[in-house]
Amino acid sequence: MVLKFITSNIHKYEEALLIGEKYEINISHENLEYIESQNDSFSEIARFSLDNLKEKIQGDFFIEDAGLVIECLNGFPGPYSSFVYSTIGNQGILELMRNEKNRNAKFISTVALFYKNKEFLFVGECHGSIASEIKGEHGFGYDPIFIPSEKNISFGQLDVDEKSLLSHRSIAINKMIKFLKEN
Ligand code: ITT
Repeated sequence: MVLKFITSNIHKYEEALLIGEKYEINISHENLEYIESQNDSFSEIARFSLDNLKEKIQGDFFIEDAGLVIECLNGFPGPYSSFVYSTIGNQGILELMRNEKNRNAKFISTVALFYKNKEFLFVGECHGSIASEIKGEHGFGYDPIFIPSEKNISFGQLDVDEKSLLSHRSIAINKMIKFLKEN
């Protein structure tokens, strides 16, 4: 089975490809920028994007929207993760959290699938904490400041296979694959 992943982020595609390979699902890449609505809800954003894309894409496809949710910042940057990353970035987040003891955070991934002319959503969460400094050369985005609970090093210090064993994205994509195998 071939499934298209619509994303402008090659790292996200590489992670998805690895997961698909395990289940003999061939995930192909369509590098397409699409409009993301500004909304407080990850699932609303994903649904809006899917609605826009389904007229343009042939066959079955999925998109994925992810964000970082920081407890002591009341969920910031959440659905605004992209904008925050491109403005204040990792250094800015660390500044906001200077002297903060509660460093709990999580990544949320929402996969929106268009399959057999219907829409389906799958959510994955990865819990962890915000590091006190930027560390690691791997991954992308907030990876160098996010330490997953299962480890004491950042996502940026894990290679793509190791990240994919526990990431929010792999949890959501695994749920989608399970659904596809059953349907
Ligand atoms: P799309 O084309 O798929 O939308 P994107 O890079 O815009 O690609 P998102 O909107 O899902 O992806 O990501 C929002 C922000 O969160 C963005 O700045 C990413 O770098 C960051 N992000 C998403 N997933 C991440 C992950 O697994 N690790 C680190 N940062 C992540």
